[in-house]
Amino acid sequence: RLSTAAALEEPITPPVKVSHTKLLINGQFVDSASGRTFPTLDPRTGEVIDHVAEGDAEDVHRAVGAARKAFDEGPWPRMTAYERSRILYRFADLIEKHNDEIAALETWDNGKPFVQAAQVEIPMIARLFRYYAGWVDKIHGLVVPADTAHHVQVLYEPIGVVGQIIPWNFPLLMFAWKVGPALACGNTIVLKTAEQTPLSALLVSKLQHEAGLPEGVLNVISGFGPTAGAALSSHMDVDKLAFTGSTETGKIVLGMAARSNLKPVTLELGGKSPMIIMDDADIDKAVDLAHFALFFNQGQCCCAGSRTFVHESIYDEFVEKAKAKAERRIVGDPFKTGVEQGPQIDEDQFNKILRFIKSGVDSGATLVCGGERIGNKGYYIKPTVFADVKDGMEIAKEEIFGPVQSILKFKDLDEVIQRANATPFGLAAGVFTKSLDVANTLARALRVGSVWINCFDVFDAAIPFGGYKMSGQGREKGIDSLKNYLQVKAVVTPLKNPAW
Ligand code: TXE
Repeated sequence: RLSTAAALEEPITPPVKVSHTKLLINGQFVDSASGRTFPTLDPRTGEVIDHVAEGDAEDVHRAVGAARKAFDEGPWPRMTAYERSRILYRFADLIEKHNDEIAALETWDNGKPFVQAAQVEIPMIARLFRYYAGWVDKIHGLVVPADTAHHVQVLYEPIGVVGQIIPWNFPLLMFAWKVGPALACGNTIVLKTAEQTPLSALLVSKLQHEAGLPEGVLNVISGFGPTAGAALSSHMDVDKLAFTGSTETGKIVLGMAARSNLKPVTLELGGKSPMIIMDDADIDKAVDLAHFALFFNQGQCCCAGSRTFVHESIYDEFVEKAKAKAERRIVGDPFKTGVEQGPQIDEDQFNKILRFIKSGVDSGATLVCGGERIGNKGYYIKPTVFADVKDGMEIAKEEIFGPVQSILKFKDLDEVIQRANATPFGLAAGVFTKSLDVANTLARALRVGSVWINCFDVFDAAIPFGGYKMSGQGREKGIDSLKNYLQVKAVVTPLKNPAW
């Protein structure tokens, strides 16, 4: 067992150098038009890793111009599907080749355990590009029967210039979920990374040219939301917008899209996902799964199982074991082997989480363990468990986005269905039971985009992901994501001889 205090004493030197800090526009790394930069910080210490070019409206405009040209005049949408597919396969191979370098940069900028980045996330990204590479030559149209003497074809075309805005919790996974399907459909892209985590997307995007993507197809802008993000959302020459982030910002970008050129928008937003533990559950396994559902990635998951509903007959034992599990969680330098939890992303999120913890205590929930920061440097928070949480408490209603588990008690199935659904969110749910009937009932009754039965956070490239209600619009991954990035065209021709 690692000593947490020792792990935090001296940050490990990351096994990678920062090689790219400029904006990527039209195949070139360039300074921002204003010449401004902003610091990106190491969440382990709060110290500056490097200074990154700060994109703003003018840079977005240049990038959109490059993407427009690449779409209207460039080879990308005109290539054969087979050629485009091969480029995406090569992109995946290159990501795989640079796996550990990319993962180290991701850990440095984000704070997630290196082993998670290197062994789970970066391989998932390569897999996702391969999944979409496989789709490229299978996106084909239809011939549909007409009531009149007409030959009717339905063509699926790329939508054009796509604007994409991503968050910091899974910087490269979100990059891949957005970029993979958009490229597979033949679009060109301007992607804005989150201001907290600009580095890994620049490194990966560098590989695009080696893979064979033509210039201007994938442009990457580092910068802030209200400036670069707003410029992209309201740009008149962006044909489609895809956003992942908070529900609050999702509403803003949807409004900007509506007020500019009515570009269609897909949104992947916040959540308050229930994790339901029935009375027939193997308690030890349920404790482990509920712990993973909440604490994975420092609790910074849009689909985190942040309302742990436990049947009253096993509640006390569950809470005791959940406490023991949380206390065993190894928090420390994310580059250190064996560390399960690194620091939170930044000071804002860190303070937000500590405010929620205080609110939980003030509202009468029982603080079972944790509840405070670790050390006096960086953004480490002790794994925290609350019991006796009631539906009306802020910690049961709002997205905390941190390592704070809230355990609620329920009596029967109808009650837990009603309470699980009583939220404006609808992203995901976990169900833990041995009963097929209970699992089937819950799977159908829960108004959420993903139901994980006796598992959680299963994210294969082919599985669609997205939210009901205020958790979003549209789906990412799988075949459904392609629909976000295609236009549908009906082509109708009279038939001279309808008999044939
Ligand atoms: O999110 P924002 P923040 C939730 C989580 C977190 C909270 C705030 O609860 O505590 O959101 O995090 C860009 N126009 N999630 O402030 O603001 C911004 O630059 C255009 C859940 O980081 O939504 C970044 O690229 N863009 C979530 C992206 O939006 C704007 C993941 C996300 O930032 C903009 C992250 C604007 N006016 C946070 N303002 C999830 N669903 O996984 C900001 N942005």
